[in-house]
Amino acid sequence: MCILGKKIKHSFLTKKAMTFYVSFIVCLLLALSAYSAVPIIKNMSYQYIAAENTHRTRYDLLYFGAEPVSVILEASGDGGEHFDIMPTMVTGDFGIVFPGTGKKANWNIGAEFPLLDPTTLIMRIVVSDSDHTLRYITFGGSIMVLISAGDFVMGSAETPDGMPIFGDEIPEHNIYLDEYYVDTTEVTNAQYRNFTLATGHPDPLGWADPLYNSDPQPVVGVTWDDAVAYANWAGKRLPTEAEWEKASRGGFDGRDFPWEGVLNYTYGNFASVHGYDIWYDTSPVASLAPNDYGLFDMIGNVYEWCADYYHYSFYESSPGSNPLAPEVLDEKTSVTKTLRGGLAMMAFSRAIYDVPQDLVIFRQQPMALLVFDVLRLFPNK
Ligand SMILES: [Ca+2]
Ligand SMILES: [Ca+2]
Repeated sequence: MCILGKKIKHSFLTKKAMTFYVSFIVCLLLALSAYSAVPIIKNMSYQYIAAENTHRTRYDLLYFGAEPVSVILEASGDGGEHFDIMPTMVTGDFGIVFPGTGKKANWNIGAEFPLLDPTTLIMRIVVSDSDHTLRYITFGGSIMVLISAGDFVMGSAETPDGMPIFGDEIPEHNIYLDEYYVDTTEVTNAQYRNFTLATGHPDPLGWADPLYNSDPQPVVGVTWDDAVAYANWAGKRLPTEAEWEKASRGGFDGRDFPWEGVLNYTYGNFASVHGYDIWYDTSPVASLAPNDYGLFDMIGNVYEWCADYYHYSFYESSPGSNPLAPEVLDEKTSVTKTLRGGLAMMAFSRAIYDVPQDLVIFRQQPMALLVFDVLRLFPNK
């Protein structure tokens, strides 16, 4: 991740400083090109400072669009069920905010809501431009974003031009989902290590492989049972397949990808190396552009476990509201869960896997070959 460097007077530039400066410019240009104009919150935290009777929120704001970005706060006094407390006596980076790191919003809670217990509040950051309004919380060691309740169109009406036929993706069907939060990134090795150290849970396959085990890369070699164990520990749960697909679509029905058009290497790490995708194996999470819900790597990098059992024909018989595929359907019994979202590293024929498995509608039944997978978590509401 690039950060803004200090201003350096040209006449005092050392070779090292020049190298840093050039690297910074290259990095900035890459970031400007690779990121979509979606306002992104990272490194969110908050704390009540009793001595000042002030609630401090800290965050980084990433935005590469040209419009002003609005940042406001919402607070919940009932454990996150309702965010109906609207702070206004806030100083610092509040209101119209320019992108950057180390943002500070200080809420004079003592003066505005003297009867509230400030130590039990859960904070939410609402960031908006003219096209997006995203609500962020920090929970269970990660940043999560709210997906509002409502309908979306799941599955596909027909196989996209030139693609193989995947009958398990049809038909298109309308699905209603309650609201939910989703991690903005895949679970990293650093996050998963906190879990194994705290619980003694066995290390995942490939834990010692230097191709995959740096802190910011997604954890791989995680079984579905491992994923559930991690989720329980973090106070979250796996997404249902419908929740995963709605999140991945980023608010757009009927597309083959979370964005418009064809495979786009500014959004994901796919099987080949192409453009901004410079990795044959996994990239650090959130290295490329997010979708319009602010979610990174929904397509590509590593597969993501869903809560559902995999059934080839589930889309034909799915309930219309908050579906979850059961263990047994009429036509056959499935013993595996569902993976979604494609995979950067296939051990064979990388190029041909750049498209079919990276479609937003592609469903994957795990096989023995597929040991690279990850989890993306939702609060256990
Ligand atoms: Ca790649
Ligand atoms: Ca992924």
